[in-house]
Amino acid sequence: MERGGCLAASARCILGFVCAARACAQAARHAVARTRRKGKDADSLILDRFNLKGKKALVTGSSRGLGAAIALALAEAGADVAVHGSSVAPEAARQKVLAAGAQSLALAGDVGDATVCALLVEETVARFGAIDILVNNAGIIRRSPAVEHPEEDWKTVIEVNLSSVFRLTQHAGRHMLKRGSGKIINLASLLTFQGGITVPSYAAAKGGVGQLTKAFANEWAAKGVNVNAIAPGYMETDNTEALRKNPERARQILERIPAARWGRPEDVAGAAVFLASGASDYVHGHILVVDGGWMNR
Ligand code: GCO
Repeated sequence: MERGGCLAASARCILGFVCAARACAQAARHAVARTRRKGKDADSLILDRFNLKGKKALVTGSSRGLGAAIALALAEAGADVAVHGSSVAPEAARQKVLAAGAQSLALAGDVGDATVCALLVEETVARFGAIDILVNNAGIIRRSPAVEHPEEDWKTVIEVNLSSVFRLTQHAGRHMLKRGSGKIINLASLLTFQGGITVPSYAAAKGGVGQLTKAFANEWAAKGVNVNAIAPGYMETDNTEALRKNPERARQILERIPAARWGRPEDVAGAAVFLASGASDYVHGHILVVDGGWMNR
């Protein structure tokens, strides 16, 4: 009894010592953090590593949907953002970026055209003085059974969803490699891993986006340029409108999502800021799935 009491007392004592030591270490960490906050090396504080202040970004296909949410998120994190639309410069998206306190510029052009890809990067660099972040988000989808999928749709989807990623990454990468830093984020898809139904050109293009992400990452990782991808799940965007209007497909899809809801554009914002920031400096060629758990089932 006495012995037990003694053991309990010494356990309490050890525990007390451990707690005191922990409290002491924590206080020391906070003191260091406070000093750093005042000093120049503030970027070693973890939230500062997500800060995009002073960074210059281009987000393709950002007039609405995922691209618009990503553009706004980057601006909220401090980056100046060039927004882009395929036919019209997206003024509303530009206004949202401005309202977040960042600089913005609105560009237009079909990324299926190789010249446009070069111009988008050059215009961003000319107006902002640099390009630190490229988000390859622009994309289209064409639906029809594989057996009758038109040649024209195949070509257009491959050009817009895959060749544009290759070209824009090359152009932006040339600037980034010169400076030894940069972040490229490609929008992949669940169809980077799966075949989908009646969207063969889209599935092929998105499969290719996954491979391009790794191919570029392998060559550029040691040169300070990160190339990664986000694979969004089933999101409430134009891309999935036809699926959401089809009650049977909509039900089947929802049944497989562990989070029990479709994704919303803002669901990818955190992943985009992470991959655009210093917090992901050691992340290369990764495809970050943001899908409410779909791939786990
Ligand atoms: C489909 C969908 C997909 C999704 C998305 C999944 O037909 O299966 O449209 O392509 O939109 O890309 O990540």
